[in-house]
Amino acid sequence: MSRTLRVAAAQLGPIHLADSRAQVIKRLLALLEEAHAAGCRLVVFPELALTTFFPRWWSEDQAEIDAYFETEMPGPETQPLFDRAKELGMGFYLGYAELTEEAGKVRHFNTSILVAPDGRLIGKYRKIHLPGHSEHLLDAPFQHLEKKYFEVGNLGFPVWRAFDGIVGMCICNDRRWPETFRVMGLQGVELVALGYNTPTENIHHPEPVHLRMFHNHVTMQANAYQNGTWVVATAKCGAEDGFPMIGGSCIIAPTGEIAAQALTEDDEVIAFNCDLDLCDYIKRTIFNFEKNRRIEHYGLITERTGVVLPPKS
Ligand code: ING
Repeated sequence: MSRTLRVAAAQLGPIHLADSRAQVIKRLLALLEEAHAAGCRLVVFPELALTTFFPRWWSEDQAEIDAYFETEMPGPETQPLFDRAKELGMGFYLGYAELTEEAGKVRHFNTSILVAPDGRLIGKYRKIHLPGHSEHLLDAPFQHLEKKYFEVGNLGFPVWRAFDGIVGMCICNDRRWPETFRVMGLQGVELVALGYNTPTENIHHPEPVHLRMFHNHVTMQANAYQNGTWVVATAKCGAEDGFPMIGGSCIIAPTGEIAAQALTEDDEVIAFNCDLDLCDYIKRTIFNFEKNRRIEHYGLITERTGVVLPPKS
């Protein structure tokens, strides 16, 4: 009997500055109901799913910045999502801005949690690859201040036995780095849940718009195949206060094929029956790590951070 897990990517359309958390929770609850009606047991919501993508805005007022963060999860405003999911017997991945205190220090992370169908917190992940910049780019059409507003995650890339399989998490820019998936692949991951907020325009270098979606999918398809894992990737998308972000939420098989993809840039549920046993032949043959990896030749990957060019002859 194969281990089939019916999973939903619950894509969110724009969340504007003026939208309240209560309004967003209402949308998340509607997506949860739709995923339940579609027979799903796990729902993947986007990165920073409770607010607008606030790293696009420059601020030096810490109170203003902290207002985008959650100091408890669940808190009074998010509790209804946890309660309804438990009633429906559904687990979920939720991305949010986490404000916490560790060793007497206030910490700010771009975080995701994995919640079990019985409401138990299975695990937490804090975004490690923070893109963008920390300075105010005065000439840019918008900012991308994740390096200013968040700290680098301190929980590594763990996986958990959950939903009858091995599940891991990452967040947005993490999906562009093969190391993210390989570390989880070396722990046997069978399904990686991730959310993303990806601006349509590249403020760092002019490039054709179609490349945004191409890079979004190619990187996840490759990493799914190279680690024999399902990838469920959910966008928050559409134009937030006029700033467009790409959709393209998708469910990718361990073969690297896109099994389901969102059609809109609005609230939308896509679902697929993920056969977790499909991971097996990829992990056992072409990407049998034990048999085929040669770590004695990979030293630079962890010894060296940036590029060192060969000497000029
Ligand atoms: N967003 C973008 C992402 O990695 C980005 C930032 C876009 C970086 C395109 C490089 C190229 O999808 C977040 N939130 O990481």
